Amino acid sequence: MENLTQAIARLKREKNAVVLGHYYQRGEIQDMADFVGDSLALAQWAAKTEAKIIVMCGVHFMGETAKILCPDKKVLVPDLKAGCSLADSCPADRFEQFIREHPGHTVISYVNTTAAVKALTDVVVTSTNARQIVESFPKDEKIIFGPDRNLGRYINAVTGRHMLVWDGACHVHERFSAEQLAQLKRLHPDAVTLAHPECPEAVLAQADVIGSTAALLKQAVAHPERTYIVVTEAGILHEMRKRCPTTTFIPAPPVGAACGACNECQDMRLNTLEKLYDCLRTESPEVQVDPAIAERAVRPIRRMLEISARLGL
Ligand code: CIZ
Repeated sequence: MENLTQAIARLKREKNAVVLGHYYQRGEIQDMADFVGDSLALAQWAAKTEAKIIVMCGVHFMGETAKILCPDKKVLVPDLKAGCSLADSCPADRFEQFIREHPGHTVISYVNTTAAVKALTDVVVTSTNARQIVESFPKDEKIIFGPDRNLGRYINAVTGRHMLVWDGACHVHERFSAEQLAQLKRLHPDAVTLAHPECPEAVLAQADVIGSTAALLKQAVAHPERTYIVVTEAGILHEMRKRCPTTTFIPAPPVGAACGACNECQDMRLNTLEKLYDCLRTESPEVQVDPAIAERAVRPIRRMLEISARLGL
């Protein structure tokens, strides 16, 4: 009798479907994915796949990005309710008003945005390429950056720019506490602290390495002999432990939780193996993007992919 993972593998084959999984997904979902990566890698993969169906195991904006890049394909997300607090912190009508109040600015938006916000944007970035894309503009370029205030502040600091930054944040990364991290570092004085740039400034100030999930993973793979404190959504630990089975990874806990607790995004966890199976079986729920919005949103996404390819990212 076929078990769940065998049934998923069979449906993928029968339906010519590719399953893309984000590093923040449940481990068992990552294990069923044909490709696991960050938003940049998932968008790059979606843009080139020849599969008929893309199942995006991630949150809604990731499915939208794939649909915008592949309007003729069926794009599914196992649970369409999987949203993103950061994308929600930047409603398109308010962002449009902000842009109108600051004319003459180039608009750079983080990938964690709705299609409607991307449609207002000149170039999209992810945490893997944000610094390089900002630096690809002249030093005196007037830039609006949205929606993550922590990433925007960090990019301003490392590039010496003065971008106007939208006041949004990811509630998962905002839950890391500088005090608890300091305590954890005292318990593990030899550990290297890896932090995501969506973390608050006081947390980033204590990090040894700041980068996207892909960059933090690369650091661990390059130096598996070290011990790491990991300050980002805990799903990344699955791939880190797979790639570095003898390395000690210590997740930083969310504020108020005991040492050893993981900081997890509940939206990312809405996708389960059962829902992945159902979604392949029924070919639903499908991501839809208004074609008029998609037509405008595709340009800044393609621009990101072109600049990233040129930079070898
Ligand atoms: O870019 C992404 O996929 C996100 C949301 C985080 C990261 O650094 O991978």
